[in-house]
Amino acid sequence: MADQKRTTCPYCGVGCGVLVTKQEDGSVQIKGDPDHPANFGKLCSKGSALGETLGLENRLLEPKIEGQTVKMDEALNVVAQRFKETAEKYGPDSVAFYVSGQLLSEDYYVANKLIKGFIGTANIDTNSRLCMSSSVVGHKRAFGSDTVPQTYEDLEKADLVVLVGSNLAWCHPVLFQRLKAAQKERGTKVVVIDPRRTATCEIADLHLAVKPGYDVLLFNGLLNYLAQNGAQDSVYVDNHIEGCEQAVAMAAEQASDYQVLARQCDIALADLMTFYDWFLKTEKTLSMYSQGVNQSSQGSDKVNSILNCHLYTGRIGKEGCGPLSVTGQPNAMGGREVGGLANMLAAHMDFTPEAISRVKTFWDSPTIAGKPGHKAVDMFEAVHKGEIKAIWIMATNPAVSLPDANRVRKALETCEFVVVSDCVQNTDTMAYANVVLPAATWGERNGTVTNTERCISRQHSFKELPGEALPDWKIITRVAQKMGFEKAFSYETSYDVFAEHVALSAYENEGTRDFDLSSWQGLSREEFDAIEPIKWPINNNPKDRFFADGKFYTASGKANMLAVDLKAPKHTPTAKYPYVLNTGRIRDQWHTMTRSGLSPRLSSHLHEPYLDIHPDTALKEGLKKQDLVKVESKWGEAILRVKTCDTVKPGELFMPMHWNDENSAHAVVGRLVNPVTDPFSGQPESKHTPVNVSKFQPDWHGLLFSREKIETSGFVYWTRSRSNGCYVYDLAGLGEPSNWDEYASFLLGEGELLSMEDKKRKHHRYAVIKDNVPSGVLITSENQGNIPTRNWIAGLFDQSEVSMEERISLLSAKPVGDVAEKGAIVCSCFNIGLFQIQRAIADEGKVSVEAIGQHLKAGTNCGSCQSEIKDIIAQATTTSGDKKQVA
Ligand SMILES: Nc1nc2c(c(=O)[nH]1)N[C@H]1C(S)=C(S)[C@@H](COP(=O)(O)OP(=O)(O)OC[C@H]3O[C@@H](n4cnc5c(=O)[nH]c(N)nc54)[C@H](O)[C@@H]3O)O[C@H]1N2
Ligand SMILES: Nc1nc2c(c(=O)[nH]1)N[C@H]1C(S)=C(S)[C@@H](COP(=O)(O)OP(=O)(O)OC[C@H]3O[C@@H](n4cnc5c(=O)[nH]c(N)nc54)[C@H](O)[C@@H]3O)O[C@H]1N2
Ligand code: SF4
Ligand SMILES: [Mo]
Repeated sequence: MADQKRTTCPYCGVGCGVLVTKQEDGSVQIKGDPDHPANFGKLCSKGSALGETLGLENRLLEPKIEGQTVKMDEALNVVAQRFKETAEKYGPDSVAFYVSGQLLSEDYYVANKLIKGFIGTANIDTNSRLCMSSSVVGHKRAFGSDTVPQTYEDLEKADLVVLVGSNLAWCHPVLFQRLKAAQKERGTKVVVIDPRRTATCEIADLHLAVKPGYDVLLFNGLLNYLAQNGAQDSVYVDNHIEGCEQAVAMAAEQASDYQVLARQCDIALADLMTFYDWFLKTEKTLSMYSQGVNQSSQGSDKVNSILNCHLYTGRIGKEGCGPLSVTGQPNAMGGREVGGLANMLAAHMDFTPEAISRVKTFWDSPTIAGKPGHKAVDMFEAVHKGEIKAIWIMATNPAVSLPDANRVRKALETCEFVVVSDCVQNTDTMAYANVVLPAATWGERNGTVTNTERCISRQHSFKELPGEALPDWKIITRVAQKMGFEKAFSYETSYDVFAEHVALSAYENEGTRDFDLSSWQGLSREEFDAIEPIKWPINNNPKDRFFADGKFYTASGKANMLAVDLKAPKHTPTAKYPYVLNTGRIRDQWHTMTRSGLSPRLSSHLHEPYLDIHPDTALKEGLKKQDLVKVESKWGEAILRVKTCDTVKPGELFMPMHWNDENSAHAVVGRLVNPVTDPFSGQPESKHTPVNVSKFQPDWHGLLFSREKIETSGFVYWTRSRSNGCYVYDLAGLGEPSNWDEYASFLLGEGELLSMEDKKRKHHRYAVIKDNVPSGVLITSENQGNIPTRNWIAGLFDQSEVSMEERISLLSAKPVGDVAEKGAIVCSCFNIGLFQIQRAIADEGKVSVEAIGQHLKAGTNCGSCQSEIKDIIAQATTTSGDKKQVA
């Protein structure tokens, strides 16, 4: 019987159950867990490719101090000593932890306890600040607690699903599949509110391409419409809501002329009224929202403007009916539960005098933070000012993901002591570390995570810890012990931490706090290992949903509706920076690509950093598809490939967030993004930065394939992606090398060098053959249009030998015979490319997603690519005009 483990996917907040089976050759087979209530056996492209990311390539295996490998104990001594000394000398607020929604709850718990209860500062914040903090504020202002009232089952029970600022198809693909199936089954109406026409719009009955930042106005208009049409649930409002009159009055004042409102929101009046009407008439309405709502200078108000409409109609906490904030990271929820945010204490308790003394007593700690600490952006500002002198960064890459990343990098450069715990060797952030600590990662860690619907699942390890790597909770525990806190940090396994976390949730709770795991008190280690996925609260009053009963966690026990007023983004387009830059995710990469970037499959979907730009804007700026473009904001710049498409409006641009200095020359999103934050949540405005664009004209373009990573300092533009058997580099240079042959030899390394030059057309082509296979290929041209497609060349690196004809093909840059190029991979499960799908449409007449599926299998496994296939069919079957591309 094969060795099988149940665990949970380490990527998004859907929190899918995964079955891992060890194969005889040492590899593992990954499958969806049919019994997990999040995914019932399904996985998306990223989850399915987890097996490809488990190798030791690029793993950090040993600790380092100032770049020198040391023993773990020595590294931990230095960390403990420096944090202790700094706190003693300059006060506790001179140190900070910056942590992550990708830690397990147990890791998070220990970090929070050490810094708040023993070092005595609340300077611990998490990348969830950039992700969920506006939702936390919205929830707390409305409900008195950070409670997600709904469950995934509501996707199947709703008659109307409103997706606000969520590209569910790419970012929460398994939930998207559930919604799509429900739509097929019961005809659920779907409304997408997003400035871009994303892949999610595949299933939209209505797409409202709202003006970026204008959601509050849109939802105030809805509240006004509901009020005008008698949709108030008077019993619920009278008994359980405060602030209703003021909220409705504000909505009426601001949003009563729908014609004006539609114009302000840049939406057709008829579409706006259709949405309002559907919402009015559909009791079972589920509003799901994500980063288009949260990542805004008005993120908290956006959240409350949505919650207002649900509270007003009493549509909350019922089957198929309520607001659902979709979380990003696998354990962003767990972080909120333990107190990973600087403004929350622990176990959903705030910094009230009673809670402070309760937690201090529970921890039996010598000190405790008495007030909230710095939120992420401010934290790095305090580092910049020299107020924070020692910072420990765990499981996040702020040099890429924080706004105004150039300033963040400066802050880290000047900081006296920077510790980074990560599982990989090179991240942009690590370049600034004095000490790096090797952390365990998925497959090696044990503990719990909480997903979007409050469901706690186990992550189980199925691999040995490599090198000196240790789980994060253990690293923190050992540092705490070395700081002199042995008694309070005597944990031997993550079970010990979990048991304490459970006990704190129950401590003096008696129903006063939503987060309560009291029924798990006394759970044995074996029972902990056997925990089945389950939604909290886990007490003697279990419930699937919250608030239908009108009981809230505010002092009065009533919910608050908030009068919220539209505030346009602080930085709006100017003559110098005329366009709005929106940023976000692509289907097959995870954040800064440290793990998903290892998978050739995932890298082949979109292999190069790019800018989505409307054809009209491109024309105005003299840009064409495939050009390189320089994008500049007041804060920084990037050089990206142009993708013209009508999924963004004229004047609006989109750039993915994933690339960084490790895999490209100038594509760090954070360098461009403005550091404005929401005044209540501190969440950055990552989706709205004024920028300008200009064509970037290099002297030559190139494509390079190599089995080893190459030296990239000579290129003005480069980006690297993974393929089977080689790395693929897109390149561009300023100035020709004085000797191309020598340059090619330097880049491609030793072996038999084949070459071809066309002086007139400025083509250079080189192939290095070693042991009968290519070990490097370089193709350059003055013109990007002459650069060949990549997959057939990469394919030769995966062969055991190449023929004479194939060698020659490398020099002619044309495949042998009719080796049909696949094109960019659309279906990563079955490795089916764009050109293959286009041929199936043109030559075989396959003009539906189903027909393509039958013919090529594309889209028949995880389904993540079905919306793209639909779009490719639409493009192929429309005769002219600018081609569409799915965003
Ligand atoms: N493939 C993949 N999936 C992921 C991740 C990943 O890295 N890769 N990361 C995970 C994480 S941590 C997160 S937080 C989630 C994020 O999941 P999502 O929030 O769904 O993803 P984003 O692409 O960040 O942004 C969502 C949408 O907000 C829109 N938007 C921008 N401005 C506005 C506005 O003013 N109003 C409205 N209504 N919409 C606007 C953008 O156009 C974008 O399509 O994804 C999770 N899942
Ligand atoms: N412009 C722009 N910026 C954004 C966003 C956006 O939409 N636009 N989105 C924001 C959001 S929502 C998020 S969540 C952030 C994400 O941004 P980050 O958190 O910076 O991105 P990740 O690449 O997920 O970083 C996680 C790091 O942890 C490491 N790691 C993985 N597993 C472990 C482990 O078990 N232990 C340790 N110690 N390390 C581990 C990984 O190798 C990686 O280096 O980006 C934010 N920044
Ligand atoms: S939807 Fe995909 S990335 Fe998210 S948890 Fe499930 S398998 Fe993982
Ligand atoms: Mo996130």
